[in-house]
Amino acid sequence: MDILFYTSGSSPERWTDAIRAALPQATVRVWQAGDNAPADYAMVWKPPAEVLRDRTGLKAVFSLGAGVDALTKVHDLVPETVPVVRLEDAGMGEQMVDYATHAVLGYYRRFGEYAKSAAEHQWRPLPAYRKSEFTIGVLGLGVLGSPIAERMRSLGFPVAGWSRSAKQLDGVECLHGDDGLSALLGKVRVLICVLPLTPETQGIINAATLGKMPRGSYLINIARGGHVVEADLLKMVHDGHIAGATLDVFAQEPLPAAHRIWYEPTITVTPHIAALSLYQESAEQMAGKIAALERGETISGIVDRRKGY
Ligand code: NDP
Ligand code: OXD
Repeated sequence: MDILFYTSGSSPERWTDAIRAALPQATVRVWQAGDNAPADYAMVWKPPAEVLRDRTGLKAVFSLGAGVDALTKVHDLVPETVPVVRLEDAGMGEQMVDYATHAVLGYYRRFGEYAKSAAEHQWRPLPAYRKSEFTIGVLGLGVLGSPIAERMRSLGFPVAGWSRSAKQLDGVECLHGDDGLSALLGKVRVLICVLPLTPETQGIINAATLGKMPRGSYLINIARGGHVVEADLLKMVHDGHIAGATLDVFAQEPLPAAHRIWYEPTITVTPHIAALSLYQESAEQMAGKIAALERGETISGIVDRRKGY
C-alpha cells in the first residue's frame, strides 16, 4: 500500500514515523516536487494543488486536522468518488475542553481584572458572579463542541448550544436556525465558537451578532479566524460592549506583529494551539479507517462536499 504524505507544517518525520508505526505494511513517501506516481491514500495538510491533481489510484484523502476549510480546493482536484476524511477528536477534544475551561473560569472568577489590579499594585476585590447568571453559549455542537458544552454544564453553568441540525444533549439547551442563534446570543455571558469555516459561517461573529450579546460579555474563538469580523470585534471591545476575548485563530496567521489585536489589553492571543493534532493518535485513527475501507466498510468523518465540513 502506497501512502503519499504532505504537510505545510514543520517536522514531517514526526508524522511519517507515527504513520509507519501504525501502518507497518505501507510504503510512506513525503511528496517532493515532480512526484506524480500513483498512491493508494494521501495524508495531507494544506497541500499545493500538484500534490493531488491527476493523482491516480487514490482511494481516499485524509486531512491531518479536524477543520477542512483549507482542503476545499481538494474537492476540485479529486473525484467525488474519492472520500476526503477529516480527523475526529483523535486527542483534540480534551485539549479544546481544557482550553475553553481555562478561559471561561478566568472570566467567571475575574482573573484578567485581578491581573490588571496586580500590575497596578491595587488590592481591589470585585463582586463575585453567580453561575446561574453566567450562561455559556457554544456555537457548533459537533465532535469538539459537544464535549465543551458538556464540561461547561458539569461545572454548573447554564449552557446553550447551536448547530445546523436539531440536537439533544443532556442539560444543554440545544438551538438551531437563525432564531436559535439570536436566542442564544441574547443570553450568553461567554460565547465559544467551535464551528467549521464554511460559506455559511464565514464572518458569523460580526457587529450584528456581537451586538445581540449582553453588554459585558466575552468571546472565545477556537475555530477559525474567518468566523470573526476582526474590525467589528475591536470596535465592540473598545466601546466596552464586549468585555474581553480569547482568540486562538485569526484571519491572517501568524498574526502580524503590528496587528491592532496584540495591543488590546482585554484580548488574550494564543497561536492556534487550542488543539494540536497528536501524531500517534491521528496516525492510529487514519490507520483504523484505512483498514475499514480496505475491508469494504463505511467509515465516519467523510467530509460532506455540499455542506463543506
Ligand atoms: P464537526 O463537524 O464535528 O462539528 C461542527 C458543528 O458545527 C456541528 O454541530 C454542525 O452542526 C455545526 N455547524 C456547521 N455549520 C453550521 C451552520 N451553518 N450553522 C450552525 N451550526 C453549524 O467539527 P469539529 O467539532 O470536529 O471541529 C469544529 C472546528 O474546530 C473545525 O472545523 C476547526 O475549524 C476547528 N478546530 C480548531 C482547532 C484549533 O486548534 N483552534 C483544532 C481543531 C479544530 P450539525 O451537528 O448539525 O452538523
Ligand atoms: C484543525 C486545527 O483543524 O488544528 O485540526 O486547526
